[in-house]
Amino acid sequence: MAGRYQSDMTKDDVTPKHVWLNRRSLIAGGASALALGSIAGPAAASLGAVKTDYGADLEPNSFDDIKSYNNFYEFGTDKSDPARSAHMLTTEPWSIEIDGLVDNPGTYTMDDILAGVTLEERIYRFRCVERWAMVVPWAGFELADLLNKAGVQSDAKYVAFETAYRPDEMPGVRSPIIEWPYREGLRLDEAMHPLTLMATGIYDEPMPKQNGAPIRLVVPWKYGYKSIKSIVRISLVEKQPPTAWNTYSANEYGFYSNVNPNRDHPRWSQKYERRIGGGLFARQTETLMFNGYEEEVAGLYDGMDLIEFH
Ligand SMILES: Nc1nc2c(c(=O)[nH]1)N[C@H]1C(S)=C(S)[C@@H](COP(=O)(O)O)O[C@H]1N2
Ligand SMILES: [Mo]
Repeated sequence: MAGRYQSDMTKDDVTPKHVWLNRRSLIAGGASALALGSIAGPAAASLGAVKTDYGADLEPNSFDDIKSYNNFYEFGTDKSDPARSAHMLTTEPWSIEIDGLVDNPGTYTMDDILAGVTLEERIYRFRCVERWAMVVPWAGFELADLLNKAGVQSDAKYVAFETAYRPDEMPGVRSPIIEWPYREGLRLDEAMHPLTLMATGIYDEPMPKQNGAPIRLVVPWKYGYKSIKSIVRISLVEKQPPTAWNTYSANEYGFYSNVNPNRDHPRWSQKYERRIGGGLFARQTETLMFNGYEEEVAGLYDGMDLIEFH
């Protein structure tokens, strides 16, 4: 991302809708392991995420697109590096340290995190600052549910997130591209917004490691780098926390990072985007304010100058 705009679009067209719908009804119908295996691979296990209306009008990218074209710099900077190397990441057991201004600080195992949680399918648009875009059928739950478990105290104003830092398992962290561990942050009202997701799966299967297993953030109205992967720490804090790309270059990557066609990256326009999976000559489409979620989230920024606070 640091100065590199990848244009090596190599994937075929997105999965035709009927194929995808068939697959979903097979899963819903409790298809035999054999039938499922022939479609999704023998290791696939359904998460049983509850369907929602979110993104019902969107055409998701194929699972193959979503797990083979990635940014996860801990495993290298090429789009194909994470798919090749992320298998090295140990994701079981996993826990998240929740600390700072909370009533119940401590180590939350995945069982703690998922206790009492109903996973939902949320089909969201996803837009990288580099100008490529996808549509992803996430499985997850609202970050607000987890924060409420931890008990947010009244002086907390921001939420800070950290990815695992494991030099033994992450070849990419040997290069000082950004300051490791990868860090991100949200204002508390952004974090509590119902669109803000903690995702544990895609296409109703457990999160592929290259996509941030076992648990990652998804903030659909912000550039993709806000959606931090493989989270091990969540801290409730009073001051705006430092974040990886903002620390790297504040003028290029703001703290807010709301998708905004009117605020160009200093080195490229943000007016257009290109959908992954559309082939080499995929048409560019216009970037949507807040990535198409303006109705839901514009109110969070009433009275704010979105160019200055980009
Ligand atoms: N820990 C970590 N999280 C990360 C990144 C990263 O390099 N490390 N890349 C970000 C960027 S730039 C994007 S566009 C998305 C990509 O998510 P995807 O590979 O699931 O499409 O992950 C974000 N989260
Ligand atoms: Mo990105």
